[in-house]
Amino acid sequence: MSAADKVKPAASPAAQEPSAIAGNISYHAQYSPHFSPLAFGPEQAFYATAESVRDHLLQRWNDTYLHFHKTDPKQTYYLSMEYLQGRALTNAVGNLGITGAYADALKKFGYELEAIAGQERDAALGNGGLGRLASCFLDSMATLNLPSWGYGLRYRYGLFKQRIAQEGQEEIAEDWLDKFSPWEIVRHDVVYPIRFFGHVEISPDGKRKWTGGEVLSALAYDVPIPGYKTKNAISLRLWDAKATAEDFNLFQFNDGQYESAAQLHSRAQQICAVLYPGDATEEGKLLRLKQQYFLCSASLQDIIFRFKERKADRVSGKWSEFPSKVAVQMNDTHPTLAIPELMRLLMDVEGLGWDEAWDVTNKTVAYTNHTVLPEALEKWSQAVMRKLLPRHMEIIEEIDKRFREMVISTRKDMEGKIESMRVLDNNPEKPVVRMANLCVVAGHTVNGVAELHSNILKEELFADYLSIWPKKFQNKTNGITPRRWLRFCNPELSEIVTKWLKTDQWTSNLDLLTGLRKFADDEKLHAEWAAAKLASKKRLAKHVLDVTGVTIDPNSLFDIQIKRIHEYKRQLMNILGAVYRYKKLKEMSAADRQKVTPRTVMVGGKAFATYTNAKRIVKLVNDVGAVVNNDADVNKYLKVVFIPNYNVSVAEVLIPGSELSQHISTAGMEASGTSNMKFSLNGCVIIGTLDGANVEIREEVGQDNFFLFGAKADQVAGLRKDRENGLFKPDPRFEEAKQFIRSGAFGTYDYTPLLDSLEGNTGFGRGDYFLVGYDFPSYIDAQARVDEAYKDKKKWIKMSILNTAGSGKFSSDRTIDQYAKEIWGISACPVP
Ligand code: GPQ
Repeated sequence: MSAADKVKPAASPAAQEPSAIAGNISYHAQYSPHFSPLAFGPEQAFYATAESVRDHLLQRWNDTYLHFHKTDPKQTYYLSMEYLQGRALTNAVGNLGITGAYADALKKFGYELEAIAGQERDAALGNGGLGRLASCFLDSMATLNLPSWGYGLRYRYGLFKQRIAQEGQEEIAEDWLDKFSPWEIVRHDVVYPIRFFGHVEISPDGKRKWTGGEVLSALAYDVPIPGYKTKNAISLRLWDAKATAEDFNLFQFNDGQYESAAQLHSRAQQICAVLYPGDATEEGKLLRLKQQYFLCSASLQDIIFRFKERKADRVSGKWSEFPSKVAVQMNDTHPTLAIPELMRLLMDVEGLGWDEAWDVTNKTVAYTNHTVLPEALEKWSQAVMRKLLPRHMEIIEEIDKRFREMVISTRKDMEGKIESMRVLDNNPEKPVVRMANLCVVAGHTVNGVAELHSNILKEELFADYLSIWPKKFQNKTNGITPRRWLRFCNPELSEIVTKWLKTDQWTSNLDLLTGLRKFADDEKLHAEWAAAKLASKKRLAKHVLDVTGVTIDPNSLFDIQIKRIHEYKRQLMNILGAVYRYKKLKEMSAADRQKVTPRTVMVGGKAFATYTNAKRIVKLVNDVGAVVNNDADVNKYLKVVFIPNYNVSVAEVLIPGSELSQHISTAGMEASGTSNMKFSLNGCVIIGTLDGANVEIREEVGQDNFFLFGAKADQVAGLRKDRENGLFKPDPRFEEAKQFIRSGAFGTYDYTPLLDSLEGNTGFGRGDYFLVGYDFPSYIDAQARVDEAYKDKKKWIKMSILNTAGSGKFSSDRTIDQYAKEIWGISACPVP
């Protein structure tokens, strides 16, 4: 059936009434045709609906751009190699306040909005927490009317899709652009040249110029980001790489040399082909560095263009004004090249001297650190950097030299520390540039992402710099957007919250949730709360059945751990706990089993393709599930399910249906965690260590409403030493669980290397670096306390309510407000 058969098409952009909206959807189905005219199934309906919603977004985007242009406020640019946007339709209509109208309009075609929204593919231009944080931040920036934009890369293939096969995880290329994205707008007039390789020429007057090499073009795609209940819409500007017609060698092509004729075109395609290309090879490393430079150079050229565009007299100079109009935030070290690139543009293109350019750069850029894991602190080979970016390498060498001179001349006492603080590590075997050090030396502010993490930065990782620049270091505890992560993903609970608070203002003022505390014992609220939870659990159970074929019982305790698979996050401890539980259930009498709290343990997450132990953990969860779930003696009391292909839209189903969630990293290793905040907000109780933002969540929700266990961050180093020195005596339960797996209870796959990683420094043992052995007994004890607490329904629901009530602090609106005031110096600029 064609769209026109049902509703007369009408080109009424930004229509508000259901019938006009239906006309506009029909219009898009026919006049922005991406499909043949007679088809109007759910997929076609999604694209036409999205394009109709895009009309609203574009109008706001244009108004906002014009308003910022006229007002000329200081603007923040968030540079990030990752954004995990997920789906956009529900969020867009929700933020614009037109959900009901679109739902009614779609009914005219016989469709439910929810089903149509389910057609959308996740935009997964990120790996995990860091990318999703960037997306939450954009939502808050727009909502708070802040003049701010995000910059990123338009990866052709985002984060891989995960399929679980007999051998474990398989990676499949992701397909968000296989058809097209209805949310992006190509800007054919926003194009910048990006050079790679080449050399530096010095003119007679000493001026330096980078020239030669190969030059590609960066082309802008804008994804409009609407704020909640505001006219403002900001931009996520994604860069794609292009070569031009001039780069196409027609002569070679006609000569049959097809590949060399289009060489530059294929190099351009490689740049934005995939998120995080494997970097085990030299080619992979070079490509990753190219991506980083591509983002930084295109974004800075665009920022400078806009700085000039907003006032005519800036075309020639006024650079001291730049930091009062521009703030650049580097999301971890991935966009560090923004520093030498801004220096280069200011000196070589705009003609500033070093000191002036340095002053402008320093006052403009700031750096957020998201990890203290040594292997994640980026270091680039000086040789690779010199080859790809010769001028930037010169600038980095000069920054390094000046930093050393500054320390030597002003801080005699620090001389012994200089080598480790320097930007360059000139170790003759492997000379590298230390990107984090460059960020600290060049940026005006460095922040961590939770109190504990920021303290570790000050006391350990960046301690030496602290005495030079005591005011440079700050904390900005992460946050999540309450729109996506409660209002839109959990409508049942949202309605209850609104009803009991007598306002829906909590959606943009999350602190109002504390108002629920006074009803924490109210039986009527308890009944409503439990019903909402059950509805979400049923939805979750349906998802599990659909994607795994496993039936789970909505009356069992839903226990979830979803995040990237990493040894420090200790999914292995979780599964060892489930194995131990299974073994005890097997040993029990049938009568005793009936007293056990039934549990469904769910684990989801992707393992990096070359991370062997992480992949073994995925396989183990699946193998344990296959045995436990088919064991008729116990499967009423325990199920273990691996949720495949964890992503943003799966999280939106899982989190509302969760009752217990696991945030069990080795203390000091998880910088913050942000899913912990999402769970707690949705009335889920956390079992966790004193790590990252867990510490602050526990403070906010109350220690009685959080299941704490495990070593504290300041014990970890000593415990590792003890383990090395053979002083650790493992708990028998830990030995029993490992032994059970070693015995082959879960199939024939060889888990020896994985389990050996938990042993001391003998033989194959890797010394249990993540202290699973040390924390295991207290983990099992905490799980026993969970079982007891869950038996008392009243007590559990109260804990659940108090978790939601205590989540106000973790709104990304609060986080972004702090960045705006304490780092960026920007203020709201609402479209009138
Ligand atoms: N994080 Cl450095 C990532 O997701 N990717 C990264 O490359 C780095 C950090 C996470 C970090 O592990 C979490 O603890 C944080 O909550 C998250 O960043 C956002 O800050």
